[in-house]
Amino acid sequence: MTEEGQNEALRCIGCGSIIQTDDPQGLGYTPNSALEKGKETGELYCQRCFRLRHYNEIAPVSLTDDDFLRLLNQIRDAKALIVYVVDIFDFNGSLIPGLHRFVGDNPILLVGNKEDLLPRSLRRPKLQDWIRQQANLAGLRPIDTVLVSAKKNHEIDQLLDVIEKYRQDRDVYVVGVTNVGKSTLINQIIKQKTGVQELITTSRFPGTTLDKIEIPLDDGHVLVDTPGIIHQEQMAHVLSPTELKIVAPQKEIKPKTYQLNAEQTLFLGGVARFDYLRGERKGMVAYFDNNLPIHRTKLANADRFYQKHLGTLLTPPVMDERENFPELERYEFHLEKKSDVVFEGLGWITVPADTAVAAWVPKGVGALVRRAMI
Ligand SMILES: Nc1nc2c(ncn2[C@@H]2O[C@H](COP(=O)(O)OP(=O)(O)OP(=O)(O)O)[C@@H](O)[C@H]2O)c(=O)[nH]1
Ligand SMILES: [Mg+2]
Repeated sequence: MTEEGQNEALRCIGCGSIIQTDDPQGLGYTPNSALEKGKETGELYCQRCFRLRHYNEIAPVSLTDDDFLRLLNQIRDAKALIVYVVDIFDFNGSLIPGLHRFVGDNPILLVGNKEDLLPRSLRRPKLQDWIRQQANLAGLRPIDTVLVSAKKNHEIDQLLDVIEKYRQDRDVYVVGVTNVGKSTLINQIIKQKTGVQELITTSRFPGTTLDKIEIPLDDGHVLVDTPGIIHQEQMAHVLSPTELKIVAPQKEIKPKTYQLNAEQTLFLGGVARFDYLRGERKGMVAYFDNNLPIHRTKLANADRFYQKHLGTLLTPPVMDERENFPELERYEFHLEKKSDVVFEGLGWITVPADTAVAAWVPKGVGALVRRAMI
């Protein structure tokens, strides 16, 4: 367990936090009755995990930066294989600045998760190449790249083989930005090895896992789940849990093609906006959650349209949250090649060459262009 004399401390098996019975607002709070019962059954969950698991309710506790830094330093000093999980639907939002700094000399295995969200028609080897290329652009030199779906149990066997190949007498640390599916992946591994289902708490909210969770491997080493790194540009941080439910895709994305003329606008719910500024009439392909309402207007009317319909026709945000929703900021791009215009955490629009467009996203969320994935 941890080095700081916490060997005896009881931990929640759902989120890793140290169990305490005094402070109902604090991390790891567990009522005495639940503590006794948990000790008996050997399945001890804190109150926050209990609520998440049974009612899908999130309690807003979070790690302090100090706790988090301590954990990162442990990873740097460990002799470990780093399994770095990214959400391939939100690749840019999954990048951890300075990853190399805190993993030290440990090798990195890159895992592209949520493969099930991308269209079946996209050939997987091509997708794998794309991920490798994007990783290199971000300065990453992974020893290998594997595409999986933790949720659908796609290619988990293959991943386990690859982990065994590179692990060589080491612990395995699963790291990544919050919400990319680290705990879901580990649950899938536990299920395969022991048959136990859903051991670790997972949720669609960021910040689910709160401390490291160690799962013993056959040879005395451990597989470690870690809390996600908060990437402030993630869309998840400007949306409420209800709104997040509307924009976070759960199923295979069905791309939608729009034939656009210059000076037309697409609203992506009320959370983002795409203006086609200059270029010929062309097809643009939108990759967003199938339930996100998309509306087309004339560019000239777009501002008025937004004011009038935000929270009603254009949701999320929902009407109640409309007042608190950050303003949209505009980024202009001139594209010489076919590219993806990315609205971080929401999706992207594939735009043909020789066009000028603007992407609008809530203040604080990233918008960027990248080589087209598809
Ligand atoms: N479609 C899809 N969703 C997934 C997959 N893996 C995880 N998810 C979903 O992603 C959300 C986050 O999953 P978690 O496993 O809690 O993510 P995490 O990385 O452990 O998050 P933190 O503990 O906050 O760092 C949940 O809603 C999962 O159901 C996947 O392969 N495909
Ligand atoms: Mg987790």
